[in-house]
Amino acid sequence: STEEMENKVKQIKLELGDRLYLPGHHYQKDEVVQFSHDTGDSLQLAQLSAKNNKAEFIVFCGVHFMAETADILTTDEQTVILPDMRAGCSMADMANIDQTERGWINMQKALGDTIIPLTYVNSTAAIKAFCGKHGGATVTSSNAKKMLEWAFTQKERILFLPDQHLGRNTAYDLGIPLDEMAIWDPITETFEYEENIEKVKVILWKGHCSVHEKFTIENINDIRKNDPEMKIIVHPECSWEVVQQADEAGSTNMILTTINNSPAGSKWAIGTEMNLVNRIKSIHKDKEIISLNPNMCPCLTMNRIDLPHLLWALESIVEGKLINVIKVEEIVAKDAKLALNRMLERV
Ligand code: CIZ
Ligand code: SF4
Repeated sequence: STEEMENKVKQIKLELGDRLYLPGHHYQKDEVVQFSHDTGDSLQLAQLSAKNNKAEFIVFCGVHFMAETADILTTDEQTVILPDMRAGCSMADMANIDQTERGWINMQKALGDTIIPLTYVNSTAAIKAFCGKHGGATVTSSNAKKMLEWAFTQKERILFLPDQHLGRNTAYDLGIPLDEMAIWDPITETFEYEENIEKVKVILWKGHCSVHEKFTIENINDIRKNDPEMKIIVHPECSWEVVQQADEAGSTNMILTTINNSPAGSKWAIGTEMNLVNRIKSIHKDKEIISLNPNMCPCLTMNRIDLPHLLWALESIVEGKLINVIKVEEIVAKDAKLALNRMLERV
C-alpha cells in the first residue's frame, strides 16, 4: 500500500542519513516531493548536489538531463541514480549530437566562423560538450539574457539549442527583431528565414517543449474574456506569441517569487507544468490560481518518477545492487563541464 511504501522510504532515508541526498524538481509529483531534501529548478538542484559532498548517493527526482548534469558537477565518489530510466525530456531528445555536428558544418559553410553555440541546460550531456568544445556555454531560463549578451561579445552570431522558444523570447527581449533570427531544421537540414541569411544574428534550433507549447493564444483570450482581472504568467518555453500576450513571463523561480509577492486575493493563470501549478495553488489558498490551459498540461516523463520507483531506487542502495546509475562518459563530461562552468562563473 501507499502507506507501507511511504514508511519504507522514511526508514531508508533515516538509515542512510547523510549518505543520501534526494533532490526533487518543481515539476515532480507530491508523492515524491514530500521526501525531497530540496526542491528547485534543474540547475539549483545540480548545484546543491555538487555542494552536498557528504552524499554518496544522489537519487535525482527529475529527468535524465538533470541527473547527467548532477553527475558532471559532482565528484567521482558520488553516484547519481535516476529512479526511472524512461524519465527523459522530449525537448532534450530533439537535438542529438550527430544532427548537431552535421548542422554545424552546414552553418559554417553558410556563415563562416561567426557562430558561438549556446545550449539550454535542457539538453543531453553530448550537446553541452559540443558547446563547451566550440567556445560556447549552457544557459537556464533565469540567466539566458545575460548569457546571450556574453555570447555576443564572443561572436557575431549565436546558435541556440534545443528550444527555439526560449531562444527567440530571449533574443527578442534583447532587442533583436524576428527577421534577424533563423530556424535550423535538423530534419530537413535547412534554414528557415525571412530575408537575407547574412542579416541573421540568432539561429534557433527547431526544438520545443511539448508541455509548454500547449499554452495558446486561444487560452489567453478565453481567460481575458471570462475574467479580465486575472493576470497571466508564463514560462519562456511558451511560444513568442503567448509570451507577448501574457502579463508576465519568466523562469520557474521568477513565477514562484511573483506569486509569493502578490497580495491576497490576486488572480493568476499560470502557463507551466501541472504539478507546479497545483502545488502553488495549494500553498496560496488566499489567491485564485488556475492553469492557463484548462487541460492542465502534465510533463509525462517527469511523472514517470513515482513513489514505487523512488522506493525501488532506494532499496537498490540498501541491498547494494544499484539500479539506473547515471554516469556520463569522461571525455563528454569534461567538455560539458566547460560549458556549464562558463555559465556558472558568470551568474
Ligand atoms: O521545463 C523544464 O524542464 C524546466 C523549466 C526545467 C528547469 O528547471 O530548468
Ligand atoms: Fe522537458 Fe518540457 Fe518536460 Fe521540461 S517540461 S522536462 S522541457 S518535456
